[in-house]
Amino acid sequence: MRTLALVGVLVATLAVEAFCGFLPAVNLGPRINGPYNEDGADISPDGQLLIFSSNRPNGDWNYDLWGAVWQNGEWSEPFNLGPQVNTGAQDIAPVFSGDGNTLYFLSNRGYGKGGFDYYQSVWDGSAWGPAALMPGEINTPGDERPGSPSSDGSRFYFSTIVSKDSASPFYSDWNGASWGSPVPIPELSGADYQMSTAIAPLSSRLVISSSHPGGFQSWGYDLWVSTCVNGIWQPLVNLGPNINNVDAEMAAQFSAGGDTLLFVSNRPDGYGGNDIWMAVADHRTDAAERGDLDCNSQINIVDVTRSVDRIFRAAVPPNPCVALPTFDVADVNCDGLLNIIDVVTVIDRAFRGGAVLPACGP
Ligand SMILES: [Ca+2]
Ligand SMILES: [Ca+2]
Ligand SMILES: [Ca+2]
Ligand SMILES: [Ca+2]
Repeated sequence: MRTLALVGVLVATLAVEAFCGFLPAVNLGPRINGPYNEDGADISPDGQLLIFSSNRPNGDWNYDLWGAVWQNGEWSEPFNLGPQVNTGAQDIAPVFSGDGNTLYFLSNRGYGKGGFDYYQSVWDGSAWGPAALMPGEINTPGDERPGSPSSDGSRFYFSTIVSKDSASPFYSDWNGASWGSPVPIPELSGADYQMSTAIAPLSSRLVISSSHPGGFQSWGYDLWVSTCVNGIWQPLVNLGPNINNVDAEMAAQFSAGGDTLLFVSNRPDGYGGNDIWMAVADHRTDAAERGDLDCNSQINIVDVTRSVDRIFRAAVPPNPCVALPTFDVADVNCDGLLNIIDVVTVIDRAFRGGAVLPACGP
């Protein structure tokens, strides 16, 4: 028994430390962000559509969902998603289903279970259909807060305000016809405000916006990660200075490939109020989880070759006649360098179906 317990501790420690976090966050730029609040965003699995919430003019001044299309290497001018989706109430926290055909979002429009509830709109091939309450018992009389579905659509993780002193993560399971009653996650519940909960695709990690003690300010929000090991969610680990600072970091969402984190922050070097920021995952995580290196290692060509090999084997049929595609590589992590990390990021996105995001500079 003693030996088994020790092994469990070692595995848990390794799993947490093998998550190498994210490269420094960058602002999504003045076409998306402006002097009003941008308060949550997600990118469609094909990388072609960004949907975000904002209280900018030309909406109803009370938060609507807006879209922007990826074209010619940049996001288009944002457009309002219109009355099928938006109302005069607050419409916020958009997130795509794994197949991209359903848009989930929060609204306090008033005909749900109470406070903010989850609604959904289905893409009919040419437009988003009329929004309806998510079926089943997922919504509560309290305020639901931002969340996200698992890649296969079987489980939806989200936060709910449970008292004036706390908000906690819950999940709801899809039974084939409706969503089940919210189930608490005891390991992550408590006195903190866990104000948003997002599941990382292709992994067992939650990124949570929390007032957890030990962050970059004594009372506000940072983004934290918890990894599930043997069915137990491990203690929150702060995502560090590449993501967090003394301002509020909130409402994280992952791209479908899991390599890009979108989040909201009111830090002063944006365009005013809350802005949307993005950060690319540090790809040393893949090698660290295999035990090939740790998160402090310098990434080198051997590790990259192993990662590329693994990605190709996972994605390409075992047929030597299949021609492998070529990729245009740019400074996708916006660190001012064009190097092997950019190469791995681009290849990873292409094979995992993740979003193609703007490069920096010309
Ligand atoms: Ca609205
Ligand atoms: Ca509610
Ligand atoms: Ca913070
Ligand atoms: Ca703003």
